[in-house]
Amino acid sequence: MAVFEGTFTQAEPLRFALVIGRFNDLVTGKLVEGCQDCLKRHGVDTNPHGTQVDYVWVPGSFEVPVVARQLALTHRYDAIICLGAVIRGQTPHFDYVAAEVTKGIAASGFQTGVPVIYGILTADTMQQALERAGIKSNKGWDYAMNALEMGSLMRQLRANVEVEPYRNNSQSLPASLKSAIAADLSAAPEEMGG
Ligand code: INI
Repeated sequence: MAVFEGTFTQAEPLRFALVIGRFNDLVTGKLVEGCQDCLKRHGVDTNPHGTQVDYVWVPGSFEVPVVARQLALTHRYDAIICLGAVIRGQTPHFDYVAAEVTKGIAASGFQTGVPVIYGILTADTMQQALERAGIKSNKGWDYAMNALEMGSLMRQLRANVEVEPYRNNSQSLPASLKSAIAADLSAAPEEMGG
C-alpha cells in the first residue's frame, strides 16, 4: 500500500485557472495578489500571457461556480481557484449569495473530479474582509497553497492508482465497457418485451 500527499516543490507542469468575482473588488483584487505571490514563490509563472495561469473575471460570487465548472470540464487545469468576497449588508442577499456559491463550488469539483478551491471570503464588514485580504494576512496565499497541494496530489493519483479523469461524456470509458453498454442497449428491447 502507499501514502499519497501533494507537494509544493514541483509546480512547473501544473496549470491553474482563477475565477474571480468583481463585486467587492477592493477585496478580491487583493486575494488575487496573495494567490499570485504564493504561486510565484513556488515556481509558477503567473503571467496571464504565459502557459500556467488563466484569469477569468465574473460579475460577482454568484457567477463563479458556473464558470469554474465549465473550465473544469475542459480538463486543461490541475486546479481551479475561486475567489470572491461576500460581505453582510442590511439585506438577506448575503445569505442567498453565500449559500449558492458554496454549493455551486462544491458541486463543480465533485462533478468534474477537478479540485475547485473554495476561496470565497464571507465577512460581516468590509474591514473584516480586508483584514483577511492583506491587512493582517492574505487568504489568497492559503487558497493557492491548497491548489498546489491538490493539483499535485491528483497528478500522483492519476499516475499511480488509475484514477480516470471524469469527463462529461462517454469518451473516457474503456472500449470493453463501451461495447458492454452497447450490447446491453441492443438487448434491452427484447428483454423488456419478453
Ligand atoms: N456578490 C458578491 O460577490 N459579494 C456580495 O457581497 C454580494 N452581495 O452582497 O450582493 C454579491 N452580489 C452579486 C451577486 O454575486 C451577483 O453578481 C448578482 O446577483 C447577479 O447575479
